[in-house]
Amino acid sequence: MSESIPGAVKKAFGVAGSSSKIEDLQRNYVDPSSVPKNGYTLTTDHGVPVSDTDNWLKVTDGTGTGPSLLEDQIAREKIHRFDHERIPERVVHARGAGAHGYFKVYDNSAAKYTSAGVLTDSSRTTPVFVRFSTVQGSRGSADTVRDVRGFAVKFYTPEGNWDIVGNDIPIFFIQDAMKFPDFVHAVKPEPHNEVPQGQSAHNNFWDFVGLQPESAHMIMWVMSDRGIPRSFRMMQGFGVNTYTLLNQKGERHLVKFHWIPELGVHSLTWDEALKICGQDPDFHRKDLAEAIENGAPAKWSFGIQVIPESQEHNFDFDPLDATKVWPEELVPLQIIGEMVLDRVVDEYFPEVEQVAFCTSHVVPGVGFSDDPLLQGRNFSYFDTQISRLGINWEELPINRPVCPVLNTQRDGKSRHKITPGEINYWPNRKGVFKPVPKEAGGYYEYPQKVQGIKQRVRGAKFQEHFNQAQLFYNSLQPYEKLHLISAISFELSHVEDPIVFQTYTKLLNNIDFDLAKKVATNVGGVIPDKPARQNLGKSTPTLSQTYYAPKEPTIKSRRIAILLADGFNLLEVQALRAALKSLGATSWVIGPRRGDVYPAGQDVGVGKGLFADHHYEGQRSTMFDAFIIPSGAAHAQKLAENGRTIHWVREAFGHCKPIGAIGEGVAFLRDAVMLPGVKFASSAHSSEVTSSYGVVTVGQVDPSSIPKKLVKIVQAD
Ligand code: HDD
Repeated sequence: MSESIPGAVKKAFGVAGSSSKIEDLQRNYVDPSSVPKNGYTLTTDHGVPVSDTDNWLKVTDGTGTGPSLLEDQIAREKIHRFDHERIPERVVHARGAGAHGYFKVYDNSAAKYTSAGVLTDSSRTTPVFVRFSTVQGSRGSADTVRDVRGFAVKFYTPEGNWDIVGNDIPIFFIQDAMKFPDFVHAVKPEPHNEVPQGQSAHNNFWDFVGLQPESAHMIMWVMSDRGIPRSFRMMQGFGVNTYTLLNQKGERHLVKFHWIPELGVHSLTWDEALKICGQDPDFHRKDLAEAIENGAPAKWSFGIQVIPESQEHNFDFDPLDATKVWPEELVPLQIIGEMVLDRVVDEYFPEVEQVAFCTSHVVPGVGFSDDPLLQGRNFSYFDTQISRLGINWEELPINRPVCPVLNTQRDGKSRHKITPGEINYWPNRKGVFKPVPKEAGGYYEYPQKVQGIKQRVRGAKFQEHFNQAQLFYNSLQPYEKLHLISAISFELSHVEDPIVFQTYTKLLNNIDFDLAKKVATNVGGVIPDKPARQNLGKSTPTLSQTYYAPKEPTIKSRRIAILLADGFNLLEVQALRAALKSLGATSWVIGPRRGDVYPAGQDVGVGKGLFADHHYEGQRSTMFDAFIIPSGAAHAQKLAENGRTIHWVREAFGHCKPIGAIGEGVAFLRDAVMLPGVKFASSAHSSEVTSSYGVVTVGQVDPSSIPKKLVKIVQAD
């Protein structure tokens, strides 16, 4: 490949993040740098060279103006293509971002449960494509809204594609798929005015969930910090539904799938989330790409929870009820593999927009259960792909398997494949398209005995809705509880109909008395005088996101800002940046202007300063995980005279961000910013002060030690 090849194409043909799927996709890449053999650089869709792509054919009298002619087939083609650029957006999960990567299992420990090679063969590296999404908002909505996040994984295995179409929350709003259209209508913008966008804070949603107590557990999760993740890379993922695994002996186990992020589970504060919606609506999308491109691939470990079929009825909840977790002290999580996302997409539409998942797409060794939500999903996804992409959607490059697809299914709109031969049926005289016996790896259904009465009903244990909502609430740290109370209060404050917020505040009293009282007081709801149900006091540590902090604290891939004005200490900043880099963080210089900022003792002049990535107004503190103010008398003085920089620090402090400062930087914090509750030693060059708010100020120390101090605090957020 020559150096002149643009980055995107080089990436496509290069080795980084390569896999059998990437090689497969390359068959469809257009390389804009390769001059076609005929020498043409601009053509119509039928390959005819175009001499003018700017001016519609007109009748003029020599002045250049006059009526445009419909006969201009080149202009018409351009407009036709443009008019049809949009396809229907996904009815839910419309806004998303995706990346390529791979999946590996550590050993064959899952072989006792499943015959699936992807879960048992540790010599395999299975290519994957993952799409993360929000649920409620449309394709153009903001990333950091409060919502569930989709976590859909497509494994391209030699036995065909397997999709785990999951979320960042282990349970769901409803138990039976037949309620899905009602749920989605209730949460989506209201029909009369198409309000609100990208949030559930409205009458219809809370009306529905208030009358539908099976949603109570899920409401606890979405209103917790899980609803506003810091990054897609810092979320857990869950298959949510109960699937089954089938082993070589023909034994079946119920299974739940889990993804656990290497970096821990972290959230934004609500105030940050609100601000980022306006400051950078693409925050999560950009975060994923930025980390991968900066050499910090996103990584999750993969775990399974397994219940032998014979023990299905041994629990006080029904393992087929998608509104319940399987507490890990009852059903331990077995970590068996990992997934890494190490390659960004090259073109959004053909990859992220056209990728299409189906819960019904499983590989031999994986099957379904009678989970009534899953059963309905197995119908719905294929159906929606037909309306979104057409019946031949599985031929699209991102969706096609890396193994051969051989069958008698033919024709339909936009068929790409040409299958030679006269046979398109089975059985046939030539023996082609012969079914594969199960002993040879053909997919087969577990011979499940089914008998009963046809009825529209739910299982007895499906009727209990509050125990696990309470378990979740009890398992949160005190500050997580406060966040949850604030979140429900925010949402119910946006509910205008008193019937709705009164109903919901009453419902909360079934979960916890204190929770119900606080929310009801905030929103003018029904303040209970006694609990509707006793709080059983049960908790489990794995439900709090604090449980997932990595063993070794890390600031890998975190965004650290260095706040500067002219007259800063250059050597110090260089040492800081080197130290941050060595810890895998990215550092960003924020100065009075985008361009050179001049260190102390340096004449002003082009190329003589340190280049600032943004000016103070360009990126707010909300865009960073931590920041540092170096020393330098003139620089600290200028920062102290600027309202925006003072606001920067106060805002970051309010969001509990780690703040590092050195020398006069400490004086700026102490004298100009005046952080409440932080006590500084009397000298400007004070020794270290760490407050519970997460501020670390440092006096006369080696600047390269600051990033290590920040690590601990960033970790805890
Ligand atoms: Fe769904 C999309 C996750 C219940 C019907 N769903 C969709 C996506 C995710 C989920 C991550 C986006 C996939 C992508 O990135 O393209 N859905 C879930 C989870 C559920 C769930 C974890 C509960 C366990 N969904 C659910 C039910 C139904 C659907 C019960 C219908 C009966 N979901 C759809 C859909 C979507 C979809 C309408 C819209 C776009 C698409 O499928 O491809 O068919």
